[in-house]
Amino acid sequence: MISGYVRRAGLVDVLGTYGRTNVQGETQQKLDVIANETMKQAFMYTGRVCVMGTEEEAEPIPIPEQYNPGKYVLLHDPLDGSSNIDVNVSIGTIFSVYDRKTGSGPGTLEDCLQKGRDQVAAGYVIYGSSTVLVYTAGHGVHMFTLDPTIGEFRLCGHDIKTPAVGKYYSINESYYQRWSEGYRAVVRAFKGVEDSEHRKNARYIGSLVADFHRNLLAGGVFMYPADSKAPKGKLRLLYEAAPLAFVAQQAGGVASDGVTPILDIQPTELHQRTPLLIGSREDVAFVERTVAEVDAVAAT
Ligand code: P6P
Repeated sequence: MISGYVRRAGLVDVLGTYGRTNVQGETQQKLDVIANETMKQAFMYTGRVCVMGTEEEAEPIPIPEQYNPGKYVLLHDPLDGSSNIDVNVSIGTIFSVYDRKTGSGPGTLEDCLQKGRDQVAAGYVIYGSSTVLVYTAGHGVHMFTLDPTIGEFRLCGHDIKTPAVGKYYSINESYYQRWSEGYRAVVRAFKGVEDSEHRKNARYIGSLVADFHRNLLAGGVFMYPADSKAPKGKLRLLYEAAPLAFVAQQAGGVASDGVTPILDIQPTELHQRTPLLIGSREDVAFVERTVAEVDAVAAT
């Protein structure tokens, strides 16, 4: 349904802004709002979900008694990267699923604030050159492509594993002046400034799902560190970092905030931000090691 709107964005009146800002203070694109409403309608009446948390709304959305609240918690970013919609850059929906913690009835914020390691499923849909669903339920990562001729998702990747060392590094280099010395050293190494041992190709789309998906398949490391302007990073823990961290882990990759595994972070707020370092396990380890070493020296 969301793919249908995205693919017609230039033809129906869904481009441009909705004239409001969301809880993040970000200008809502019309497609953001449509995607959020689509996700809510799709899961409100299934009897499978007791509460939803969405990037687009400040508070959790409990499923009312009359709709038979179910045993799962659904957290989602209905359309991530939406600033790219009007310029036809790939965007995506990210989702994260937990078992409820409360007993019965409409779910609560407590049900939403669970560690990523307790997810029972997670994944994303990327609206790119094709519409691709990638998910894990804790038994490997599997990929499906929407076949528009039959309206079905068809398996195109079973038990995907991400390379231990990747081809790409992804970071917004316009923030160079805000980074710690450690991240500056990492990027210089990836550029091959001193030597070519860690040299990689730079790829940064500015759409998390697209950057993550490319690195998942080809290997690579995505970095959105904390910096002088974003001391907690920009990306959201519950419906961006944690679901992608679960997918990365199941594909043999890893994700941290630079120090702590993303999956071990105990959330305290629905929309809390986190620095994010995610992708090929040896690349992530190199970044963590280099940043720790260089920033320790810089601190003395
Ligand atoms: P920056 C898109 O707005 C988004 O939330 C992610 O999809 C993307 O990775 C990031 O922000 C890009 O942020 O600061 O590099 O423009």
